[in-house]
Amino acid sequence: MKVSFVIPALNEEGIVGRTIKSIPVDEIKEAGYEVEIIVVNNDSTDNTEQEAREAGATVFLEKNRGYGNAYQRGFKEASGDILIMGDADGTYPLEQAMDFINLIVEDGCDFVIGSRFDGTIEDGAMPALHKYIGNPMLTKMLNIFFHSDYSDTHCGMRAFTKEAYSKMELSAPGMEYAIEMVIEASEKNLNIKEVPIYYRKRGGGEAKLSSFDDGWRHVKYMFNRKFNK
Ligand SMILES: Nc1nc2c(ncn2[C@@H]2O[C@H](COP(=O)(O)OP(=O)(O)O)[C@@H](O)[C@H]2O)c(=O)[nH]1
Ligand SMILES: [Mg+2]
Repeated sequence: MKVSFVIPALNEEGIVGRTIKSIPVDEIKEAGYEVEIIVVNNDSTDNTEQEAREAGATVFLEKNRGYGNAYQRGFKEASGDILIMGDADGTYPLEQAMDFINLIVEDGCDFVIGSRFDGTIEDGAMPALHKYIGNPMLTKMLNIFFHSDYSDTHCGMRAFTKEAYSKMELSAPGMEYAIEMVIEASEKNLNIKEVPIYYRKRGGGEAKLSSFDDGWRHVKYMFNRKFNK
């Protein structure tokens, strides 16, 4: 069985290499899996591409900017039976990957998502606005609208089977991809589990998220999807 890590990167020089190096490749191989690491360079203007290559990733260039575009490209290129996703910014504990893999292989889950709120959020890793207002409100709204039970719908560390991925119909080009995926996972009745994770401060670079614009885009996406289908 093969595990593919897919990591989107837009100008993550200085941290993308360390993020890749934090993947516990030896541990996963010892558990009997093949490992593939794919970085989707989202037309970065810095040294992201070379840094990712030097750290051992296979790098694809996706010229269409956007979180969703980058992931869709990465999953198209991935050949693993299990797909694991996470940011290139050092915030997600990729070293916890075996917890995700075990839930899929041993417990029969289709879709595993990290939870920062059930886990630990390092001081300064999440602005108070996101921690106490934005994320909890968006998560609550999504759960009510789409009859789901997530504790952290915007957590970017997730793992799922290739079959689960093909069941989810995903097309959002931007950040909405994150919630499109959790809505699809729930609507397609996938067997979903959450894993408490440790969420760290960015290891460098700049967050591409803009609190109000992106928050609003997510609200609009949910309203559209719920009422304009
Ligand atoms: N926001 C954004 N992130 C991108 C894009 N392309 C690739 N990414 C990567 O997607 C991940 C998530 O972005 P990030 O700024 O960390 O968002 P946040 O974790 O929600 O603050 C990072 O690894 C980015 O480098 C893009 O066009 N927009
Ligand atoms: Mg991030």
